Amino acid sequence: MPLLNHPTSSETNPLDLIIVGAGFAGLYALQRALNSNRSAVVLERGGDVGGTWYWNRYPGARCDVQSMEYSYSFDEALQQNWSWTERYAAQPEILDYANHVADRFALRPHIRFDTLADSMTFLEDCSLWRTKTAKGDVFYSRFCIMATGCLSSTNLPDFEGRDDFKGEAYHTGNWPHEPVDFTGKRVGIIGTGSSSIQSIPIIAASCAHLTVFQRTPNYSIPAHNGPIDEDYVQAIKQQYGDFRALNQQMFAGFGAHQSRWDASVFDLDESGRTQRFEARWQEGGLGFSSSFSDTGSNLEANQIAAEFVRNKIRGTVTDPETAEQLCPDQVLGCKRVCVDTDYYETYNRANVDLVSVKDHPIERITPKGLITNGTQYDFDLLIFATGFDAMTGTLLKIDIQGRGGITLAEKWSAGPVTYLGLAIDGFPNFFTVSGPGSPSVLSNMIVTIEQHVNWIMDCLDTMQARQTATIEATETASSDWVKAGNAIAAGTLFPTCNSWYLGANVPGKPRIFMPYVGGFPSYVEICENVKREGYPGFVFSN
Ligand code: N01
Repeated sequence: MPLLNHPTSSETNPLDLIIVGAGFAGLYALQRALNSNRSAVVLERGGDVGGTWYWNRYPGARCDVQSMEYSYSFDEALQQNWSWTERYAAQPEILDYANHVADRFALRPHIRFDTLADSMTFLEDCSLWRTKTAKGDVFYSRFCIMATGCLSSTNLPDFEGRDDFKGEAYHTGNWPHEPVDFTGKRVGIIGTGSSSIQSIPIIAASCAHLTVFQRTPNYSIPAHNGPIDEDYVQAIKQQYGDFRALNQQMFAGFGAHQSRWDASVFDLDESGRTQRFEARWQEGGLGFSSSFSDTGSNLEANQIAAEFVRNKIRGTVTDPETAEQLCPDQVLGCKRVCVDTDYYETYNRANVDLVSVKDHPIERITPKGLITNGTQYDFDLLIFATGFDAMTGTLLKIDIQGRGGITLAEKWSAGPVTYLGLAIDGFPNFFTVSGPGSPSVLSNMIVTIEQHVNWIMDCLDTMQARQTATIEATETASSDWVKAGNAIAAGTLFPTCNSWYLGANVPGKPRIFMPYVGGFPSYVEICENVKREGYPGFVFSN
């Protein structure tokens, strides 16, 4: 009998599953578990569901994948009934959606909120996982699913005097739940990644003065966001299954609605290319990066695309010096391209200044603000938009011990090693969702989440049918998977800059390209083959 909403568990009465995280991955894993009569408890450190969308409440937070694609496909009635209001959904609406899913599928009673998973230990004598929470609760389970998210541990650089600031201070990835009032305030913001680029136009419109501290300029493409086109919605809803299937054939699991173009930049002359870039610019969003087939792999092609964006910046920002400072020079796309509404235009406002900290790093945070290049800047409110310890940060914060007491931190001391981004050798019955080695952040996260969870649940069914106690990735399969992933990444332009994909934004983090960059369709094919061929690369035990 399933132990639905079982408050505790024991070695003799274990849960089937402990799921860590109640974001989109955890919610779907729980829904699938309950649907197949498996007992499961979700541990969630936040006060409610939503994961990324629970924590990232900064002004302007919005998804860069379009609403009709950034949603679950597993339930036809859900996708027919839910209505998005904008082309790109804003954080409050996405959070409403997560809450709707939790209620619709009666998931909440199985989720422990405000509960941090502190340690997880594999007990070899009984093949169970023992999970202890920071509150002191203990759970025993046969399996663990780590639905901990890729961008769920904030990166707060160790600036000298970081905690000395006496005004209001916030990190975009851990934004307060109460409204923040910028009226009449002098605001400083450190960082110019997606979070900053989304929030700057909104903050600038309501504060007295905004100073942006930029170390590396980013490429940002206009979203051209607006109310969702109801005819488009109805057309998709009439054949939502086909639309989802088409998207699954796309490299990143989304974008099937966009015009297809498989040609090289060099197939067109300058005016033809510019027209093509312009068309994609007008469509808006992440699709700009794939205006041509070779902008991600050929440096010269990439530079042509990059120069197009730089010319857009120069054509938008009226002060030439500020415009040049905003022009990125790294490979376009090697840091994740941003999607904005009026970002570059905001630098034309009289109350916004840009300060480069590239050559003159922030010297220290002071009680009144910060010092860079010998100048003290005073603020009422300081925002750290300094990103995340991505993909591994949250997993490594938990004391996870596998076979022989080896910790995940030891196992991954030279960088994360997984098989298929789903399993870790030495850690039986322990699955990661959209972790390192998965297409994860290079794909539509919800599409990848559904695929991972479906694969895991099929695996559990197989184990039940075979009456096997454990499944574990082999060391060889894992190291081969990492080598294959690295080889694909080496053939791209991704490793050419210091991105969070490489862990390069966190001092001391091993420099490894973490996501699988072979594309969602080929990843799915590999996973399906592994399943069909009886799970090569895994060992089962009784
Ligand atoms: O973080 P980031 P983010 N001194 O790491 C700067 C997703 N997301 O939160 O580039 C000075 O991109 C750092 O500078 P540099 C999306 O996948 C999605 O903005 O390291 N500056 C950089 O400018 C995104 O990629 C959406 O030189 C310092 C900034 O801080 C990911 O989350 C919206 C510094 C950090 O940028 C992360 O985005 C928002 C220092 N010591 C986020 N340390 C969607 O649209 C760091 N910086 C769905």
